[in-house]
Amino acid sequence: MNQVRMPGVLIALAASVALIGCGKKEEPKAAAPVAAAAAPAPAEVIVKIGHVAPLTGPIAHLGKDNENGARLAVDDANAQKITIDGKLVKFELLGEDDQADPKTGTVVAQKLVDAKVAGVVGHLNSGTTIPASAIYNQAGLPQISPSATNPKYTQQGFNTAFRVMANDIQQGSVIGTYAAKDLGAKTIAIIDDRTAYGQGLADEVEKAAKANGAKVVAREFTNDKAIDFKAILTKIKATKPDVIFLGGMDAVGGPMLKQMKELGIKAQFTTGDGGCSPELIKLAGEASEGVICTQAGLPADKLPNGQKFLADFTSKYGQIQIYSPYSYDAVMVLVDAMKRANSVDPVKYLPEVGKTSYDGVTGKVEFDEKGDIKNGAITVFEIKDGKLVTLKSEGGAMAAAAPAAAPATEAKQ
Ligand code: ABU
Repeated sequence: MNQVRMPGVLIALAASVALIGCGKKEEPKAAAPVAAAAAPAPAEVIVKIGHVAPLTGPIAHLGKDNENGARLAVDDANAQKITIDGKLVKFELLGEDDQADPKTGTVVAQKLVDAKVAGVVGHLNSGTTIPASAIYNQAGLPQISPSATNPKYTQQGFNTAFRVMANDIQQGSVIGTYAAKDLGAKTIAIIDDRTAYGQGLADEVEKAAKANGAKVVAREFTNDKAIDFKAILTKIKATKPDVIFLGGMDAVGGPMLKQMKELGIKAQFTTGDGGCSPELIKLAGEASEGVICTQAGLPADKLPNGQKFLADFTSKYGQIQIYSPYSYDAVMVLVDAMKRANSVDPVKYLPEVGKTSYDGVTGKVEFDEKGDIKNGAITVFEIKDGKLVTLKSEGGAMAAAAPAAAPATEAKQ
């Protein structure tokens, strides 16, 4: 579908604001007498990159994972001593907590606009990313979500909205088809958490399961803060489904799995990327064995640049949850666009974001006309012996393999 991606109404006004996203320029330090003959150091410019995710509440562990991925990218970009328009750029990450709440999401989005960030990586949730995207669009600020998978985010015609992973049309199709064909489910019960992500993905799974011959025998819902699911699970048990699908996050999936076990429900549990995490295994313990879940991307350990990212991230921050490789790439895509535009001004570098062709730690990043990643991949996992084990991947474009002897910073660019 060809869709016109409209700039925000303020973008034209913002054209005159040359320093948006830039901090105070520092004058070159006066040279010491002994170094008088040396070339002066380039002036330094500070470029703020906003990051938003829930840093408190039930999925704070995912928000921190996202923020740490972005922080590692900022550190790596700064280590490269990047010069743009003759100035040495120092990137700074401005992290905000949206509590996974749509209203708070818009408040912190405006805070980042007022702080004159040059671009935003976030938000984590579709339910916050979508309303916040209107604010970034009005300000003409590039926004890249590393994890929001609801298709509506990039269907609004905003030329500022991008995502670096496959969306839930693709993910729902893979899960629904997998349930009906690979698992041979004749009947499926579907639960969602009434968030933009959970409900949207559940709808796509329902479509695909039905299209492949499975019957939906129950459709129940909860909310993203709930911890007691016995009432809906008891209703579902009576329908004797072959498969249960949850459209929700790991904080809901963990206790739900435990309660399924307590109620003696034997149905195969499936869920999407929001529940496909080490945290789910930690929360559910043994009840997570055999869970089938998907992630919207290729497994990082199978990607040419993924191994180094995994090593760097785990040595600095510990275990990866789900999306930190994507927030790392999202920052690097903004930096790469600034380099190609030779400008840190969003008005000037925004068009370059759309033209991205970047070999990231999550694979090749290129965007279609809506801002969705081209060749998005979905990977199906099974939890075996307390670990996420890859079953299969569909779609996706690999990044070019990094040269074996390349210095660390070059390998990522
Ligand atoms: N993609 C699942 C988690 C984030 C979201 O889309 O709400």
